[in-house]
Amino acid sequence: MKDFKLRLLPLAFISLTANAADYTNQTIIVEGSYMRPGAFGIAPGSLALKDTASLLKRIPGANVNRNGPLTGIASYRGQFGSRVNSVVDGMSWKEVGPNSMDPPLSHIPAALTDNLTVYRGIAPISSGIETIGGTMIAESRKSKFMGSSEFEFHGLASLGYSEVDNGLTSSVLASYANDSHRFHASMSKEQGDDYEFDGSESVDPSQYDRDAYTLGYGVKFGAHELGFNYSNNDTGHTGSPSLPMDIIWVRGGIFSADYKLKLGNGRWLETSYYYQDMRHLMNNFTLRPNGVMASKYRQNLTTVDGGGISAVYHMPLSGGSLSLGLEGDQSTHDGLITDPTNGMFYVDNFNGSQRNRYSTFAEWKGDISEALELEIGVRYTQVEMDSDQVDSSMQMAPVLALKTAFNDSTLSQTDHNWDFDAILRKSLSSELSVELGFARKTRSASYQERYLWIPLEATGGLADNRVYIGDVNLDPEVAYQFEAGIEYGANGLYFAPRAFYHRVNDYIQGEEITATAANMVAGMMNNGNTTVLQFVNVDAELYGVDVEWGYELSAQWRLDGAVSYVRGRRRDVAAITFIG
Ligand SMILES: [Cu+2]
Repeated sequence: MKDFKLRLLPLAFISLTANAADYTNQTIIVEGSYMRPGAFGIAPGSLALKDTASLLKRIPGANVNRNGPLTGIASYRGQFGSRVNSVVDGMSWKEVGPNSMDPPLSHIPAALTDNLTVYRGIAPISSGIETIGGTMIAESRKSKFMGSSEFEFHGLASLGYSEVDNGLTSSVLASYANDSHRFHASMSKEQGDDYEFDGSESVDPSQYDRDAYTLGYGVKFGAHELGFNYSNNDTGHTGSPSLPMDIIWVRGGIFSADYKLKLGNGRWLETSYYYQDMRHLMNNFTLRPNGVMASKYRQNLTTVDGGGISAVYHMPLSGGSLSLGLEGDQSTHDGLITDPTNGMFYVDNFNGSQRNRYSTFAEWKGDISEALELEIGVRYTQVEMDSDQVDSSMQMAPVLALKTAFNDSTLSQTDHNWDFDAILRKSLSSELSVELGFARKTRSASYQERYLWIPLEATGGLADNRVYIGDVNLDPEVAYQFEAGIEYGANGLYFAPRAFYHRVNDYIQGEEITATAANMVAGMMNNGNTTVLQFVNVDAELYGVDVEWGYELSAQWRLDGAVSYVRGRRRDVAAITFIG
């Protein structure tokens, strides 16, 4: 039983109170103080949900694409994967799987998720480095400072069982804190078999197995606040039936530290640092029910080393607040494909593929006249990418041709990307407000889109059963985004429709190529099927509407609904093509 309360406050803040009326009885209140209007916050109310990403289904315009039980890829208005900026505990975690087997929002079990925020419409410039497809922010449960010097102990335990897969999920969080020190530790375990429907066969392989733990400490003295966190993930045999391989294991940890300094007169500085080191093995034979031909056994050992820093200064300016930020992150991706039955066989999937981002932004938000708010931001990002030379034991002429062409190309590439946004919000009355927004948002190619040199299905989780190759010379995507929204709320009814139009130049999409060395390689590897798609820049547009509404029937009962519609098409070809 859920009880949602939603009111339109005088300044058009949507305030959403989610009382998860289960035995944990937690109440999470998301308000204008920490969210801008139009953002949608949600807290887990049901323990049957596996991870943070599963909460997305309740958010207008948002959804989750699952390639496996622990592989939930966030999508927003038809955009997904690296186009949607997913922030977990202030960090832009990198995936170790080149097919997004470990997307950022799938890391935290639902019971250990404190809240998930999705910005409806244009994501603020300050919300991340590349926000072309929106921003989603997840916070895990942690210790919080208490009101007095007396230490308090808090605990949370949850246990969930799902019959379809005989699954058991359990988690424990303990915190010990006073007004200047806070400690926490959490552990979770999720395990399940292949899921089954009555009267049908099980979906094979859809088993899962994951253990995770987190340790954290925070301290506050005077104007200073310091926090440390370490989280470790140990995923075992887990299926991803829509991908060519399954997870054998994912292991590794993320360490983060943050520091906040209050400078008085409404000024403060926030800095953060994180480092991650993840390893992953996947293969196409251990969990697959029908096995593969003896010569087709493949395993892929992949790693990511990543880290980032951020410093953001906030100060009052001209009746509003100004944020100035300096941010950057780096990641290096490797993947080595081998054959356990043939020690001679290998293919570099990715060899030292680097993607480094250095970014600076300024954002101002405030009232420019009575009941008229402006949010305006600008960001510059330099994306530096590079790859080491690749190799393979395969000596066939077309493989050698692809290898030589790749190694001789300009692997080191730098993009200079400018983002900008301006959003106006006008309160017409205490019940009705309107919003108009315009933005320019950019995204550079992912390392897969740039450095996939041999036709494989390593595409960031597209799961379309096709093989792709990349292009080192891809230009960044540039989107011009237009947004219009209305929020109405009175007498227990609220209604918030939004419409958007995104005109994307150099949208990166796979396009079929023919009669190349890549087609010959694909034919040899895929039993004569020579179909290959190459990532290319095309021109596209995406448009649609999403509507959020609700009606309070009584103090205990309410109806809520969301309708989302998005359509995408290419502008540079005559035929209408879906690009979602
Ligand atoms: Cu994988």
